[in-house]
Amino acid sequence: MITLALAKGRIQTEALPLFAACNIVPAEDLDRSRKLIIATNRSDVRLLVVRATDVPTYVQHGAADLGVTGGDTLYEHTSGGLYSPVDLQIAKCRMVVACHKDYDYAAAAQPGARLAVASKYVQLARDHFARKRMHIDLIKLYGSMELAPLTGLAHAIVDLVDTGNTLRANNLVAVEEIMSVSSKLIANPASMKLKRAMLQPLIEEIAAAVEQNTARK
Ligand code: PRT
Ligand code: MG
Repeated sequence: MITLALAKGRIQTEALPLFAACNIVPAEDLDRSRKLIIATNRSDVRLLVVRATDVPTYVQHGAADLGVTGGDTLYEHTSGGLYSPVDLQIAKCRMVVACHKDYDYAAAAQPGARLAVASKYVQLARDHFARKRMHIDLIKLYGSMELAPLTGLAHAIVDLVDTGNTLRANNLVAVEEIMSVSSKLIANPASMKLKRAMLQPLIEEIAAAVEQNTARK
């Protein structure tokens, strides 16, 4: 049996067509079912429905053999123990530094300067500002980061942007791009050894489906 961890939301929406191209189709509608373990049309593949940020944890510990997770989430998962065999090229977005549009970030962001930064992505924010030789007071948030610069909680945020509509609606601007983000297929290293005969063909099929998908775009 191959167990694949998937998060509801935008990753699932974009990942399911890729799996369908590999003849893996959930036996139930994931948006309707309350089940957390979902069978598929293939008796040797099942899905786990987990929170996006928990996908790497399930795969690291071998509770799932495979998973789909955002590059952002993978970066924050610092305990290692994961293979990332395929970049799925889905749920694409950018990780940026954003501030209120009236804030003079260029003047503030000098080597040696100190800045209050709010983010869900503490590892990424730390690494980014360390590269800029800046000191930051890091404030960990779990959502609605756009609120932080508007309320004086922080000078800047580190967050994901897709269309930029959320930033614009809140009078914020992206002042620095940290990295582009897409979702990855991740794998448990022990599963890769023990279940290689099952996993390797599936991983190759998924990689081929990604290539077809990106060629069509
Ligand atoms: O939402 P929840 O707390 O349940 O979990 P989650 O936020 O981890 O899940 P989800 O589904 O929101 O995001 C899962 C993954 O999707 C992320 O880890 C990213 O890899 C990827 N992704 C792609 C995004 C976006 N695009 C994105 N736009 N994740 C979040 N956003 C946010 C963005 O920060 C902004 O607040 O969506 C909002 C709208 O973006 P704009 O720029 O289009 O307005
Ligand atoms: Mg979200």
